[in-house]
Formats: sequence, structure tokens, C-alpha cells
Amino acid sequence: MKEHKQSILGGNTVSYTASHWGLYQVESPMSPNMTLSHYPDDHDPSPIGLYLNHPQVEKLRVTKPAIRRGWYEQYYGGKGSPRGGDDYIEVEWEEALNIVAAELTRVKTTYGNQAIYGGSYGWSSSGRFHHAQSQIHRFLNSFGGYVRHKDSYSLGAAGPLMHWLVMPMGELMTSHTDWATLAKHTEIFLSFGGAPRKNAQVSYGGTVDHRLHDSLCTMNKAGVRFINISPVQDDIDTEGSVTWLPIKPNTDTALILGLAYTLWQNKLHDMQFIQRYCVGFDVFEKYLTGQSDGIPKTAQWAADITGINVCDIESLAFDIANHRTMVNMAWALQRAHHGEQPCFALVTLAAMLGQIGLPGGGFGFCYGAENLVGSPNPLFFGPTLEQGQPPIDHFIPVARVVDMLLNPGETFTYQGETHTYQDIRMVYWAGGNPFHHHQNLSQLAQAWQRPETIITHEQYWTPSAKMADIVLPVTTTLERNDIFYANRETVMAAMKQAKSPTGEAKDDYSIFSELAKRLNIAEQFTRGLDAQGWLAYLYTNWQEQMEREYRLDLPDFNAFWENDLLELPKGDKPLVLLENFRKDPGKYPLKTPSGKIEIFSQSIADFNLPDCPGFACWLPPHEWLGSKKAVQFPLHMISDQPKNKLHSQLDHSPHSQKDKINQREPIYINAEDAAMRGLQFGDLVRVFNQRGSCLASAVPSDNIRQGVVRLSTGAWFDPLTPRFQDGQFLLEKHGNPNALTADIPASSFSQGCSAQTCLVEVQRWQGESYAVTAYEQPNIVAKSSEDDG
Ligand SMILES: Nc1nc2c(c(=O)[nH]1)N[C@H]1C(S)=C(S)[C@@H](COP(=O)(O)OP(=O)(O)OC[C@H]3O[C@@H](n4cnc5c(=O)[nH]c(N)nc54)[C@H](O)[C@@H]3O)O[C@H]1N2
Ligand SMILES: Nc1nc2c(c(=O)[nH]1)N[C@H]1C(S)=C(S)[C@@H](COP(=O)(O)OP(=O)(O)OC[C@H]3O[C@@H](n4cnc5c(=O)[nH]c(N)nc54)[C@H](O)[C@@H]3O)O[C@H]1N2
Ligand SMILES: [Mo]
Repeated sequence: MKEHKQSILGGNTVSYTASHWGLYQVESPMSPNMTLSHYPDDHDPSPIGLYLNHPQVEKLRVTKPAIRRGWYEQYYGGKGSPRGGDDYIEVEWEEALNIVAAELTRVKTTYGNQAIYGGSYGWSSSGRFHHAQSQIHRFLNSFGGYVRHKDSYSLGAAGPLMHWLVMPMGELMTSHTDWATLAKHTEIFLSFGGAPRKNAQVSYGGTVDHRLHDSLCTMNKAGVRFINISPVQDDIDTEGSVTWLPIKPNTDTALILGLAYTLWQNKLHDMQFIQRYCVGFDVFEKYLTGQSDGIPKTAQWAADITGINVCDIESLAFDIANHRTMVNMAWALQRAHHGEQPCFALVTLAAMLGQIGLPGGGFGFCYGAENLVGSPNPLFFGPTLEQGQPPIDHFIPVARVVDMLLNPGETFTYQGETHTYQDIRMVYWAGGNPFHHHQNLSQLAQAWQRPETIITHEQYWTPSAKMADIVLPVTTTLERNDIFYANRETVMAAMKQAKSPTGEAKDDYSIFSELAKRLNIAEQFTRGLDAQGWLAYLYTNWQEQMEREYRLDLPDFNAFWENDLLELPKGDKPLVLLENFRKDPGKYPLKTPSGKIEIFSQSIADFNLPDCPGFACWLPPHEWLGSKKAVQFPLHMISDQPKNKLHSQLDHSPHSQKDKINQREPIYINAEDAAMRGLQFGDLVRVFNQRGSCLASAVPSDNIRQGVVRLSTGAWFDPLTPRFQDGQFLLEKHGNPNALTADIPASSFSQGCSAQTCLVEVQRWQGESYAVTAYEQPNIVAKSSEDDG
């Protein structure tokens, strides 16, 4: 067990809490002087979590159950107003819970469980028990089921795809070659989309040691050459030189085809590797050489599409063939129209180089997306709350939520199968912010008028809370006990309550337990346990399983809880992705249909989908810098992950606020593009396209390719008019890129989110400088005697 870190500081103890940004120390827990500080062993701690309890953050807490006036009036037989911009009536918990239980019962008996959408996508908070999605899914399964979601916004195309090509995405994420092996063996680190330090602040569940920055610097000192192919220059920081090839967004597949062609033309591809470990190269080769479509995918062909110089492409192909090369690719590339293609291309290129399974060679997907990737520590499993067996089997691919709400009864395809959208009457959300994460938010606002009831559990008055009918206030991580565990970390921690709940906030678990009592499913849902009982149960199950499978001698729950930190074994040998497969493909076959790497997937080809043919090919996205639409909207907008927060979480904290300019999110624009538009640092601009518009503050920069702008996600959605009528044009005041993105699936294969495919124009804003109102609470009124009559 880790040395007991509990210490006496001015008479007060230290405990721990965790967030997706890391483990933090809590000094003086449960006292008015409670403060958060970095975990001392973390080499590159993230400041994001230090603000969890800041007064500016607390100011926006939901403190009491609140019901939207229009819905409340309708519930009691009145006419009621639509969603968006409405008042909220605060009610007692008893009334709120009775109403939610009655609504759940009404919807279930009138329409059936398939009328409830409980997908509830979102990152919520870290902690193994109070994981909002697991809680809501377990609850709704106990209640007879719900329409769920599959996959994520993170990996909407790659998630459904990678298991056909090489290995399931989840396994791939946790089995990358470790950083030290890269420093020792890699000669060239070629990355499509960098390896951003800002993104590696985050790791699902948390981390005790942020490794990316030190690791990249070590590789740099070891002499690794870095080549970054990206529309932005600064998404990889090695404290040394990095060659930047500024590519047109969404054209990486064409570039990789140009590299592949150059390898093929010069016989630099490893046919022995391809023959022993892959299937389908012959089909791809016909396409590559133009035998099947008349177009050889030469370096010149790729240069014309990507904007990268032909000599650079050719010399890069020679370089990567003649050196130990790690080819890395950001997930952002597949969050795009035809997002499957860069995934195919990545695997194909790495297979042609023949270094998969060798130390320091092969591919990464993705170093930099999360801190987990490249961890040298052993992979175990964590304590997990079972969500229960789904009693009904309806689902949507997660990003198809608007299509589902607007088109009940219509069909969609997914991995070659056809399914039907259910007729949704109730949406129940806990732990996500759809008015942050979804594309084309004005369309979502319209689709959001369709269901009869929308319920959300929230900590803060987020844009999604303000679009819900019933808002139930929930605790933050600091206000409850939980267990921190994350993959390939060396410490597990007791996350101890650090402060009392604000207002009347309750845990998601206790809300669902109260509802379960009213719905006669308490025994199934709670198993008679309170939250602390569950922690002991989850831990003990885990401890026994770990002892059985890994022969580890672990403390019992009470000892773990008392001691705060539990040390898990560190990695002591190099990890190499697909090493065993390379050593013996017969003994260690892949989980693909052929057991080998599928450069061409016959299974996917048999689905007959024109937008996903089954091998790496260049399919132009619906809009990009080479398309006709670029005449009207000449800038490609990248909406990447924000550096000062996790998605929309804590956008209201001073840490996020300090980077806003005149209240708005900065939009980075190439200095020449800015000059052409007469824009200077800090100018208020309108970013627009045919779908919507938003205000932002211009930041001219040489770190971004011409023709590209970067507007990070996370600024709380702040429409000028909160109630959208059909056809009304959106003006968003704060700089939320999803005011502009298209809600178009990556393809009919995956139906993934395609946020990175988006053209816009930017102009100086001459109109009124509307104040940002995203951080204002809705108008909250106390209940009057007329309200329920
Ligand atoms: N344009 C564009 N859009 C994107 C992306 C992009 O690259 N570009 N990226 C996409 C990606 S990869 C993702 S993962 C999504 C992220 O989208 P989300 O995961 O929906 O975003 P978050 O802001 O993390 O939302 C989590 C919400 O849960 C609440 N919460 C936190 N803890 C708890 C809890 O314990 N209980 C309850 N009930 N609530 C809690 C928080 O207050 C917050 O409102 O966004 C996607 N959207
Ligand atoms: N601080 C912070 N970290 C996070 C998150 C967060 O919200 N905040 N979110 C986490 C989550 S949920 C996820 S899924 C991961 C996402 O990880 P990613 O999807 O990899 O992250 P992004 O920041 O969207 O994009 C990474 C880089 O790809 C580049 N890029 C974009 N489009 C293209 C393209 O067409 N071609 C090329 N070559 N490059 C391109 C962008 O310039 C950007 O620098 O990040 C995680 N990390
Ligand atoms: Mo994500």
C-alpha cells in the first residue's frame, strides 16, 4: 500500500479528490478553509481542477428542484409556453420526485419504454460509483428499459470501424507502445494532428501523473525527428524543432494515398509484412495505382488536393520507409465527413511500412488524445457498477439524436444493418450537455421541442439545463464519497467528501433511489445498499477478482478507505502494440474476420455503402477547401478541444474566463486572412455560414494555415433568441462552434459525428455588441398557490 499521505496541516487533515484532469489533494476537507492543490507526484499537473470550488463556479449551481413554467402549467392542465428562455418554478424535492415518477409511469404505460430516450451521453465526473451515465442506465434498465446510444462523439467513426480492420478501439486505446520505448527506438514521429499537451491534461476517470509533455521532450532529446501534419502548428510541443506541413483540413487520406503511392512506385513497401500479416492489399493496390478508377494516387495528385508540396510528400515517403517510424493520428481526423477513411489510411500506411509490432514503429491512435495513451503501467480493470441487462434493444448511434427526434419511424443504417428510430416522448439526461456537444445547435433546439418531457440532473445552470422541463440539482464530486481508478494508473484513491452539498443538491444515486421507491423497483435498483454500502461492495468485488486474476495482495475496503491511497504495480517492461501478433500471427490472431490486418475489408464492402467502400480511398467531404462551397465560405473551421476546460465543464471558472477576449471565445485566424478582412487582435467578429452564426474575438496568428480558423469547443451556448422557430437564423453571442457545424453523419456505415467538416466566413461585426448572458441563471420564481391549480 502507498505510504500514508495523510498529514497534519495546521491541525487539519489532507484527503483526495479526482477529476478527469487528475488527482488533487484536498486540504482542510469539510471545513470553510477547504482548498484544492495538485497531487505532489504529478509531473505536469493540470490547473483546471483547482477551480472546482471557486465562488464563480458555485454561483451557477442549481440549488433546488426546478420546473419550467410552461411545462408545469401544462402538467396541471394549462396551455404552457415552449422550451427555451422560460421561467423556472422551484419546488420541494417531494413534489419534484412525485412528478418525475408519475411522468415516467405515464410515458411507459401510454407509449412503452421505447418512448424514453435515456442515452444520456456525456463525460459527467470521475469516480467509479457516482458515474452519472451508469446510474441512469442502471435505473432505466430496472424500470423496463429505454432507447440507448452506441459509440461516442469522440470516436464516432473509428469506434464502429477499427474492430473490422485491426482491433476494437477500446483495446487499441489501452495497448499503445509506451513512451520510453518510443524514446529508445523511434527515429521519426510522424503525426497527423499533433499530440496536444492541452488534450493530454485529460484522461477518462483521471490520472496521477501527466506524462505527455515530459515524454515528448525526452524523445526530442533522444534525437527523434518530429513531423507534424496539421492545419495548426502548435498542437505538438517537444521543446525542440518540429517540421510543420500545413495541410488542408480533412484531406489527410489523400496525402496518405500519395505517400502510399510513392512507396509502391519505389518498391519501398514491405511485401513480406503485407503477405504474412494482412489481407486485401491487392484490392487497395488496384485503387492506388488507378487500375480500378483510372486515377493513380500519385504524390502530385495528393499535392493538388492537400496543399502540401509534391517534393515534401515524396521525400517524406522515403524518410519514413528508411527509418523506424511511428505514425500517429489525432482522433479529430475521424470526427469528420468520411471520417472512416483516415482510419483505413492510417492502418494501410503503417502496414506498408511493415513496422507494426516492432518497438518504436507502427501506428498510434492517438498519442495526445488522452493521457492514458503511452502509459507504461500494467492494465488491470476497475471496480464497476453494473448497468443491468437492457430489457429492450433499441438504440441510436449517439450523434443521430436529432434525426431520431424529428423522424420517428424512419430507418437508419449502422455497420451494415438497418434499424428504426423510435417515437421518443421523454428524454432523460444525467451527466452530459447536449447543447454543448451536438452539431447544428439551432436544429437541436427545434428537435428539442418534440418530446413531451425533458428531465435533466445538473450541477449548474448549463445551456442544456435551461432547455429542460425538470431540472434536479446534483452534487459535485467534492460533495460525495467515491473511488478513483483509471486504466494504467499506479494509484487508486479514496475520494472523500470535501464539503457539504450546495443548496439541496443530492447525488444522482439518491435521486434514482427515491424514484425507484416510488416506482416499486427499489430492491432491483438499490439492492438495499446506500452509497457507502455500494463503495464497499464494488471495492470488495474488485479486490477479490484482482486477487484471483493477478495474485495481488490488496487491503480490505476499510483499510483502503482509511489509508486514502492504494499503490498498484508499476510497469517494468516495454509495451509494444501488436508485438505478439507480429511474433506469431497464428497463435495470436487479431479479432478481425480474417484474424489479420484488413487493408481491404470484404465484410464492409459487402454492406454496399457508397460512402464507405471497404478500403482507404479519397472521398471528398460535403464541404472542404476544395469544394464549390468554399467560394462563399472560404475558411475551414476546426473546432478542437479547449485547453482550459473539459468540453463545457467549468467554462464559468476564472481559469476558462481568463482566456476569453471581450467576453468571447477567441477565434484563431491566419494573419494574412485576418489582414485581408481588416481584422486585428481582439476585434469582434461574426463567424457564419448557411447554418448559423456566432460572435467571437479575432486572434490573427502565424500558427494556423491560410484558409483555416480554429474556434475551440466549450463556450456555453448563448443564442440571441432562445426560442427558435423553423427557418429562423441563429446568432450565438459567445463563440460556440456548434452554432455552425453540420449535423451530418460521417457515413452510413458509422453514423459518427462529423464536427470537423465545416466551412465558414469571418467578418468584422458591425452590429450591436450583445452582452454574453450564458452565465446568467434563468428567471427563477418561487411557487405561488396558483401554480398547481
Ligand atoms: N464542434 C465540436 N463539437 C464536439 C466536439 C468537437 O471536437 N467539435 N467534441 C465532441 C466530443 S469528443 C465529446 S466527448 C463531447 C463532450 O460532450 P459532453 O460530455 O456532453 O460535455 P461536458 O461539458 O463534459 O458535459 C458534461 C455535463 O455533465 C455535468 N455533470 C458533471 N458531473 C455530473 C454528475 O455527477 N452528475 C450529473 N447529473 N451531471 C454531471 C456537467 O455539469 C456538464 O454539464 O462533445 C463533442 N462535441
Ligand atoms: N483540455 C482538454 N482535453 C481534452 C478534452 C477537452 O475537452 N479539454 N476532451 C477529451 C476528449 S473527450 C477527446 S475525444 C479528445 C479528443 O482528441 P482529438 O480529437 O485528437 O482532439 P482535437 O483537439 O479535436 O484535435 C487534435 C488536433 O487535430 C488537428 N486537426 C483537426 N482537424 C484536422 C485535419 O483534418 N487534419 C489534421 N491533420 N489535423 C487536424 C487539430 O488542429 C488539433 O490540434 O481530447 C480529450 N482531451
Ligand atoms: Mo470525446
